[in-house]
Amino acid sequence: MSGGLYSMEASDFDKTLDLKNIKPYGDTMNDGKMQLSFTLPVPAGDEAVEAAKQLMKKMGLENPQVVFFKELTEGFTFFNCYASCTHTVDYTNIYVPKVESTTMDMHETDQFIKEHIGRKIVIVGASTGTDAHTVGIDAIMNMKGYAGHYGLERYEMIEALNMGSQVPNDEFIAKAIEMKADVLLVSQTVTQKDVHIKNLIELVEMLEAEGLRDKVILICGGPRISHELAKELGYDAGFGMNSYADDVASFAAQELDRRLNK
Ligand code: B12
Repeated sequence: MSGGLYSMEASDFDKTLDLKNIKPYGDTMNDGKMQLSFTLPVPAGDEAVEAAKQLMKKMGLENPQVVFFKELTEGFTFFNCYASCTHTVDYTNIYVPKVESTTMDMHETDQFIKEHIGRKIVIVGASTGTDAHTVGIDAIMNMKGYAGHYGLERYEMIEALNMGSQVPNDEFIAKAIEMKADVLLVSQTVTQKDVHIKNLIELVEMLEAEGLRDKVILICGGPRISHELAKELGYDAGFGMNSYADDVASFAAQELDRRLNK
């Protein structure tokens, strides 16, 4: 479509976009406007609002405004604020490590497995340790799927077992051995006091002790997991927010093909 509003790019509205020095956009380019929310452990009142403003100035924010505050419980105040960021980042110089695979849909992955592996791939998943959050691992594995993406249980060429939540690492490993798993999926949601890191590292160490680490494709996921963190902790891949069964199944199938056939 030529002309018309829908063909216009952001740069048509404002020519001052500088990708080497980007800052938040509020309603005009480079105004730096941000919304932020936080809680301070002080009683609600004028002093609390002043403390919030001083804190924002120390964060490098100009013109701090508290637009809403409310006592959460006695001695704690929650704030919603606006302020202008003075800092910039160079967007042209950004590098983010990503999982290297081509995302296929369920039918394409099933076909790929038939052609390249020639048997079903066995995948065991769980939310491990003390973590009780099941929705993330269910989103990836459940037959019904999530946000329009079928879960691994639906795949013809994947034998998937979802062990649920709060699964101790030793039980997880025992099930992987029993099922001769090709792929292990670990979900970690709670990050308080870095419990996810301790738990993820413990699993790697236990797999190494059993001589199993190189025999499985080890994948973790969760809202605070990145591929970079996963690699640092000794995993083959990590998936964060907005990841779906398609991404994981594609990576698992292509990685298994690389290991078996290359
Ligand atoms: C529902 C929920 C609960 C429910 C869980 C019920 C259940 N059956 O799952 C209950 C009430 C039990 C709960 C308890 C707690 N919760 Co809670 N909970 C949530 C909540 C509201 C939603 C989480 C969710 O379901 N997201 C939806 C799913 C689909 O998203 P997801 O998990 O990110 O999954 C996606 C990706 O991350 C990825 N993914 C996830 N796992 C995996 C795995 C693999 C292998 C792959 C490839 C991908 C992948 O794919 C998914 C789809 O895209 C969040 C807040 C929020 N809005 O996010 C807090 C939240 C996660 N909970 C939190 C906390 C602190 C707790 C408690 C510690 C609270 C307490 N003090 O008791 C307890 C912990 C209990 C425990 N032992 O684990 C914090 C975590 C903070 C932190 N960074 O550590 C949050 C962020 C709330 C907050 N703002 O404070 N919680």
